[in-house]
Amino acid sequence: MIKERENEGRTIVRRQKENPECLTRGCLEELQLKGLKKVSERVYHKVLFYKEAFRANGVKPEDIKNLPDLKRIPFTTREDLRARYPYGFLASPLSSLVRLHTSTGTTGKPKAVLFTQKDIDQAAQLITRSIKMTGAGPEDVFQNMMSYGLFTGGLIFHYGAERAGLLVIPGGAGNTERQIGLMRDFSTTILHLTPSYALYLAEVMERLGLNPRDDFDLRIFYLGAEPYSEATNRKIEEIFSVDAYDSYGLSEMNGPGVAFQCKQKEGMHLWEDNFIMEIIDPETLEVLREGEEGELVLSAINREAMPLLRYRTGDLTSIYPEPCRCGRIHRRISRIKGRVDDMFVLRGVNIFPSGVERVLMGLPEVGRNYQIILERKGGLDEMRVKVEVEKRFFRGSFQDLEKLQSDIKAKLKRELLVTPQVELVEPTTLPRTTGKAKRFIDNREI
Ligand code: DLL
Repeated sequence: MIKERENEGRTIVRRQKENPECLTRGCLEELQLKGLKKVSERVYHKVLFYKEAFRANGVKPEDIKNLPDLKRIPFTTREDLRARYPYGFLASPLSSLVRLHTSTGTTGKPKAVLFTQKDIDQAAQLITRSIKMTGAGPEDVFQNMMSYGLFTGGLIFHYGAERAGLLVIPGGAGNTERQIGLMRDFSTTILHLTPSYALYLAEVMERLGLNPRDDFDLRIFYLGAEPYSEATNRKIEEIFSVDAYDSYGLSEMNGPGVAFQCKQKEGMHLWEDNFIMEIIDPETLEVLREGEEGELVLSAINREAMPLLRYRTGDLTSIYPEPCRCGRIHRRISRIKGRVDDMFVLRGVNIFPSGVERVLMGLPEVGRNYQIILERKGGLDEMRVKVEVEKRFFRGSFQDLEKLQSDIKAKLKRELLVTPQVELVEPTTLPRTTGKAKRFIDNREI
């Protein structure tokens, strides 16, 4: 019996090495449990935060006997990370560290994320796997237009793309005209960038007299690092005539390569051999069922330097209950709806900026950018939506412009249940970004 189990264990490990994506569900869960036990043991002994948190919940690592026992471990939050900046969550000796990344964020202390060589290799391997899943390979020329430096979108993705055998052009974010030149000279076939930068890139190409569809060899886009709607995805695919894949990740879990779309493009496969996922109700903290929308919580079972358990990502999504047609057993999450703290309340109605985007980007007359501004007028909160619309509306009759304005207002009201002020503006007049967009401005406190 023992021998049988040992053999089975060896088979699991061998199969994981051979093809980590396509194990059976049972194997995958066994792997997860093994990883969870190991990592619980490590953090309990090496990270004071976890020792205290486990003790406060009356749990010891040896109490984790099956996957549902994960629920006995307390959550880790962004505030916990920030409060123990910079080294408070370290589970490996300083001498074993090879890299620091930080999360993007404009306020307060950043969240520092540390990597050992094994962590870097693991992160790169997940990117390689994701890239291969989209059908890309050594014939491709890959231009990485994410910022290099502390942001993970540059370096982490870069390493994975090299491992997949792609020719990598480390363009970084910005210097757009020069990058367009590189794309033409080296026949770039794949771009990695934020959706808002993709829309800006098209504008620059057009300003230079180039057609994004016909004057380039682009065939695949990897889009991520910020929430965007299906409508924006479609718009980008159409402007460039490419296949665009949604890529999700966060610095605290390596950066990109946590979840990625396959060719079916229905949700993103979350790499469950590295991360255990749960969806919780952000208010009650109760674990929700597959299909129910809530906050994504991740436990990293393969990270060495800083493995976080039950980390509240703040991102809203749901798990697809049915298996993917592609045959992969890693379950899928739906497009990220936004962050829990992005939601605002306007006259008693809960609103996500993604709802506004979904409406706007689904309208053919609407251009490539918009802004949501919240203001307080005479004690009442108001939402103003500034929308770039096609140039022809500013050249035609005033009635056309007025009609478009009231159409947009009505559609937004139907989706959001509140009536916003709508201001139509000419193309390219709102601020552009080469990284994560800031389209939501809350002026209510001022
Ligand atoms: O944005 C890592 C990344 C780089 C992901 C490149 C994808 C591509 P952070 O700066 O720590 O890391 O920001 C993480 O960005 O919690 C989400 O709120 C948001 N986010 C990331 N990917 C997506 C996506 C990187 N595909 C935060 N859709 C996350 C929606 C996303 N939001």
